[in-house]
Amino acid sequence: MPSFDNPVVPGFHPDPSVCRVGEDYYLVCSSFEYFPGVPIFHSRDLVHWRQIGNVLDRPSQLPLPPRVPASGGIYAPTIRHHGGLFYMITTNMDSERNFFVTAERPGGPWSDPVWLDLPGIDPDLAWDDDGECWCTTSGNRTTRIDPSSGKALEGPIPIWSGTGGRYPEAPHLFHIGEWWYLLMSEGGTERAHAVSIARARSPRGPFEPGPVNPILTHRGTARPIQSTGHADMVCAPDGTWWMILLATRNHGFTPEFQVLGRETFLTPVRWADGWPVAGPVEERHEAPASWHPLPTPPARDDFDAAGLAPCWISPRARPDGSWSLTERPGWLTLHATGPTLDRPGHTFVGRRQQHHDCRFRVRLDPGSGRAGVSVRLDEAHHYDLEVHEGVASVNARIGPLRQTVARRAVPPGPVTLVVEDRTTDLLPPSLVGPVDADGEPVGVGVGGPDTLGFSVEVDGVPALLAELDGRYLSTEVATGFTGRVVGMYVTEGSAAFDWFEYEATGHAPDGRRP
Ligand code: 6LW
Repeated sequence: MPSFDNPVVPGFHPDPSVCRVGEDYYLVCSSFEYFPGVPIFHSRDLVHWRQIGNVLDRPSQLPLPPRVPASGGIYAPTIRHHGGLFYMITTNMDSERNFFVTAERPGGPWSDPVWLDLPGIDPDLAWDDDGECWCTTSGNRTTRIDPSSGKALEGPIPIWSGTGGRYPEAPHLFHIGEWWYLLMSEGGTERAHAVSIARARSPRGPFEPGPVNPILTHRGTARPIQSTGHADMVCAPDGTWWMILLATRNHGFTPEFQVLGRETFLTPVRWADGWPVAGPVEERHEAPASWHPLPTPPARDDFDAAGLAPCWISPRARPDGSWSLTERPGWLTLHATGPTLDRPGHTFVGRRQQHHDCRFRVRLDPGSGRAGVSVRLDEAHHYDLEVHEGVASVNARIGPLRQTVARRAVPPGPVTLVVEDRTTDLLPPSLVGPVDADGEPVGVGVGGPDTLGFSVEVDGVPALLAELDGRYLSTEVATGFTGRVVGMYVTEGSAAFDWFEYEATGHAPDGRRP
């Protein structure tokens, strides 16, 4: 039997939800302040996933005004298929309201939102044999709703709030045989995350907890995969059950740091006396029966297509007029909509970093603009490699601190910018820390999670401008629910990007996922 490597969807793809329609699986994740929102993936084997779009790809579906903070916006989604329609339900934290959209085809178009007046977050949908639709939200209250208007018909009915862990959330109801199973998470989305189970004869309850809870947690273990939780389940055509969940891969010295954010993992579910159990989540598992590998996506996007690929995201909005693929055919032209990356309302088009060891190369024609490539966690935590008026500079923004750490003259015209991320032979952990008499940084501690190198290519040869400690672009430092996004930006005038290249560079031991 083939085996597969976890995570199955690397990079910041948290709060995954999955459903199966025939031989096809569809998966969605939360997306917070990013537009377009709620990426949707397709697979034929739960292991190889291709992004087929974003469920929320127009402002009428996804209002994210500048006031929306980083890690605000769209929280956990659920995807389900019923009566020939796909449903995606989630929460927009800007209005703190739950809503669902529907589509006949998973690639869209998806409808405009149907808003619900239900408390809580992490909404789930399930249908009973009478075709009644039940919407369950965090804190575990379920409500019978009209799935066309969203109107509440019965409830909210408090069902089961877990074993006492904090933040009982991410509920999913499953009607399996004569039972209704409630799968949920508790403990919070960090190191104490856990998955628990209860069941009842009816969605109204009463729910009895499983004989063993939690059914999955990695808390307190030395496992390389941590924070396992926020799970959904799906039954494969061969009757085997699988759990899709979020987890993290942390690097560095204590408290360890996650830089890629919460990723999507897969693990088999076993049934014991009518109860599902799962885990531990391994870096490598035996694969499901069906095996449908996908071609490796090209490393380079040449921006030759009519539209931007679904992997390209922007903070809060990507106003028409701020980007173009036709002004300079074969190039992505960006126009500044704000003077700085330090505040919402700027032009940034990026993609999620999906490997710890990787390289980004970008071909930029800055023209008379101020533009570059940035590694971003949020407006207060980003490292930028910028070109303006013949000078390339590396700028670091860490909380209240902003510093230009290197400059170098570059020839006029197009220039290739390179960002290399590595998890080996790391820099001593100081950027603005103490330096010795010769101005050398004093290594006051031991390694962060990684080191980011910023270079410009001169005659095809990378010339290193600066290397920076990656811990300052981690969730543990910046806080929040997202992960690193690396992107092209312009903060003055206009600039054009010929291509963007992304490659994984390192290999964890014995070929596992870097
Ligand atoms: C998600 C909820 C959670 O909706 O965080 O911590 C929210 N747990 O389940 C954002 O990921």
